Amino acid sequence: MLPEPLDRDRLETALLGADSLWRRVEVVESTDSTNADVAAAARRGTDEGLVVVAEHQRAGRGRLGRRWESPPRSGIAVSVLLRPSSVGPARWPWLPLLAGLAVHDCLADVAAVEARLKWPNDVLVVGRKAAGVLVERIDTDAGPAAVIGIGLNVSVGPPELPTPWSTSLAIAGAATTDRATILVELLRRLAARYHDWIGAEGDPAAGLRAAYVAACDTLGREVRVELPDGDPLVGRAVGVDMSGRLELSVGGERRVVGAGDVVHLRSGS
Ligand code: BT5
Repeated sequence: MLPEPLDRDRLETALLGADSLWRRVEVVESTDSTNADVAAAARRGTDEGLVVVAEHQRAGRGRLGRRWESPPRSGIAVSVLLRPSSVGPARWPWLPLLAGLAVHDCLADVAAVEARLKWPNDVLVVGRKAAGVLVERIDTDAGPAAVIGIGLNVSVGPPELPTPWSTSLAIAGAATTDRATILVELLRRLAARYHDWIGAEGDPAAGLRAAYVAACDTLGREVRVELPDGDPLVGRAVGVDMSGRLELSVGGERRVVGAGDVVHLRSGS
C-alpha cells in the first residue's frame, strides 16, 4: 500500500506566515525534477521562498549529471528557491553544506536518527546514504538565485533501494516516517540555518562551520576523493576551510578540494 499523499493545506498551515522564509508551497504528483521546476520559476522572476515538493520525480537529478531515484511517495523530494543577494558569491558554496546540516538536525530531532554527513553533503545513517543535496546556482534577470534540492528516503524498503549503499528512515528504525511531519521540520531547520547564515553575511565562522564539522563523518578519516577531472586523491581528511572545501593531508602535503566524491576508506585513529 502506498503511503499517504502529502497534504498541501497542512504543509502551508505549518510553514507559511508573516515571519516565515517560505512564501508558497506546491505539491506536484509527478514531475521530471523539482530542481528543474524551481530553476524555471527563478528564471521567471519568482521571489525567494518558493517550495516545490514532488510525490514522484521521473528524472530526479544528482550532482554531476547523476540520477536520484525514488519510488512514488516513498520519500521526500523537495526544492526551494533562495536569493541570498546580501552574501558574496565566494560564500555560496556553504549553501549545500548548510542544507545537509539541516537534514542532519531534522533527523536527530524529529526521527531520532543519528545521521552523519559525508563531505560535502551526503547524509549517512549507519554509513549508508539516506539523503542527498543538489544546489544549483541560476542566473536570472533579478540576480543570481540558489535552488536547493533535497532527496530523503523515508519508507523505501531494501528491495527498492537504488544502490547497496543507500538506506531509508524506515530501515533505520526512525521514530516517525510521516513525510509531512519530517518535511515541515526539515524546512523549518533549513530556514533557521539560512536565517543565521544571512545574518552573519555568510561568514561560516559565526557557527556554521563548527556545527558542520561536528556533524561531519569524513574528518579524521582516510579517504579517496574522486575529482570531477583528474586522478583520485588518497589521504586523510583533516578539515573544512572557510570556503567549505575539504582539506586533505596527502603524503604530508596539504591539498584542498572544492568538488568531488569522497569514499571513506577507514576511520582515523
Ligand atoms: C545527490 O547527488 O545526492 C543529490 C540528490 C538530490 C536529489 C533531490 S530530490 C529533489 C531535488 N530535485 C532533483 O532533481 N534533485 C534534488 P549525488 O551526490 O550525485 O548522488 C547521486 C548518486 O546517489 C547516484 O548516482 C546513486 O548512486 C545514488 N542514489 C540515487 N538515488 C538514491 C537514493 N534514493 N538514495 C540513496 N542514494 C541514491
